[in-house]
Amino acid sequence: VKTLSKQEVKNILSSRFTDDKFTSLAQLPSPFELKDMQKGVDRIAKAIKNKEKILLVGDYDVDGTTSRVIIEEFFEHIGAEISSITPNRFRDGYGLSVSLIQGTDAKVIITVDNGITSYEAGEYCQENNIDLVITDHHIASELPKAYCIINPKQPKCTFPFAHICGAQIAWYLVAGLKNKLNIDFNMSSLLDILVLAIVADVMPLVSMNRVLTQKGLEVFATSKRPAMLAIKETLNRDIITAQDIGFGIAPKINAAGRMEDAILAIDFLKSQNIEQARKSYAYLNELNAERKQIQEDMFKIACDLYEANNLDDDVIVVASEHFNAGVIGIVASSLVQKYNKASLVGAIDIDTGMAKMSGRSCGNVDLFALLNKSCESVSSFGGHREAVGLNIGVDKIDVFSKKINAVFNESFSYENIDNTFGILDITDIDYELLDIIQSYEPYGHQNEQPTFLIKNIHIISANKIGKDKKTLKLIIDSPQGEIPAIAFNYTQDINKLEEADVDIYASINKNTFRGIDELQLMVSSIEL
Ligand SMILES: [Mn+2]
Repeated sequence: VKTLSKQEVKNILSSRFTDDKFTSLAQLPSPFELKDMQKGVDRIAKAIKNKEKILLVGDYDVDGTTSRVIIEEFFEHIGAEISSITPNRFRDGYGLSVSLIQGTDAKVIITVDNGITSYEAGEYCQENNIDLVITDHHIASELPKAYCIINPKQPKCTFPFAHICGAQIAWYLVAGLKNKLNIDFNMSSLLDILVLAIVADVMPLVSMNRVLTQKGLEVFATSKRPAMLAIKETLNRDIITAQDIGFGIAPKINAAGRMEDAILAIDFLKSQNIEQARKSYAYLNELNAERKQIQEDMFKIACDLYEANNLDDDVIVVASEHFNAGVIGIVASSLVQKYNKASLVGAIDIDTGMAKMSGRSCGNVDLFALLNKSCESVSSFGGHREAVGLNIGVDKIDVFSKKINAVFNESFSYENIDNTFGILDITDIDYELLDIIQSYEPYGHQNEQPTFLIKNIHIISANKIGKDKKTLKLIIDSPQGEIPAIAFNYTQDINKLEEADVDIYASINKNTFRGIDELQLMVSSIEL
């Protein structure tokens, strides 16, 4: 880690985008560059024309719910019928399944943000003369039977940028249909919905995703959609950031599917008036608060289970019948943060004798590869480098835990990744630097907001603020005057901070209060 000048900060940030091929909406690849897009669009257009029944199957997270809203909005625009199902996480489980569509009179089924592993449903559709149009962005080693598959991650798809989310493929399907049907429809009008998915599904914010996120945030700022108005009202501003989506909005939309049913999120996004949107958003907020409480309780149990039994394990595997299957992924993330180890958390269903597990990786470890080598006792699994999901018999969990740890010991290890962008001199922290940093927004996955090490700074005052007194507010001395700094979830003693000289890790942010922009440091750690 070296000391950077402002110019060097600018150069490094700008170098992140030198390979970007798509830097404006006009440059985006055509929908028909996706393999089978033409085939899918032709079939759906024919169904619309012949008034054949079309059924849409989505998913319960932000990506899946926004995908459905995008497709439905287009169908409403053209006055065509489509019926939709979003599976319930607890009752139906993930993705298109036979039980979800058994007895349907649909002639065409479209999946969004799922379907690429729906082998049995694929068979069922074929046997029942239903044309299955799969649109998905997940990976599968073997493809299901289908009328056509639109997925940039499948073999032989030459779409130039594969890291797009389910809602982006749904958006592209709409673009393809609009083209095929020769209909006037403003694709930008859906970008306020789409941006939620790109950020919530943690897509890399480079290349075409960067363009769509930037435009999406712009559309959001002026959006008159009641749901967006309610969100902006809650935040008390019109300009929202990718961070607002990732940390504030997405968890609320996800809370619907995690706690009750994703239809609540869909109804919110499709609210017809502001009163309904406000009420709906307030309820999602309530569910999210409940989710947080459950998550805290589960985290405590998970820590106890791990510390009591398997503290030496390199890979954490814990399961309990008291765990909510909708929250296990987030608890796994918390374990990774606390112990710096890859973690798998399982919700046991006593009736079936099965556990649903969700895992999160740590550092450089490829969790999917690790699971692939230790999966003998696992009934089914899927996922990618950073996150996995699996089903396992309760009686097999111990064996699995030993196996995955043995495999890890043999051929995996954790490498510490230092994410510090560089060292900054306190004299360089000013509005010019803030301007440089802001010009490379939106920050997120693969365009991480730079965190700097700022050495030997003097703290003038330290206070705990906020409702629960968990936020630390510092005033820092600088040649340019005093700089405020904020640290969230600061649980340590603040007495030592007052008048202390410390090193801090922080990002350079802006705090807008009553229309006035103020430079503010967002502190991630303090070293006394
Ligand atoms: Mn997705």
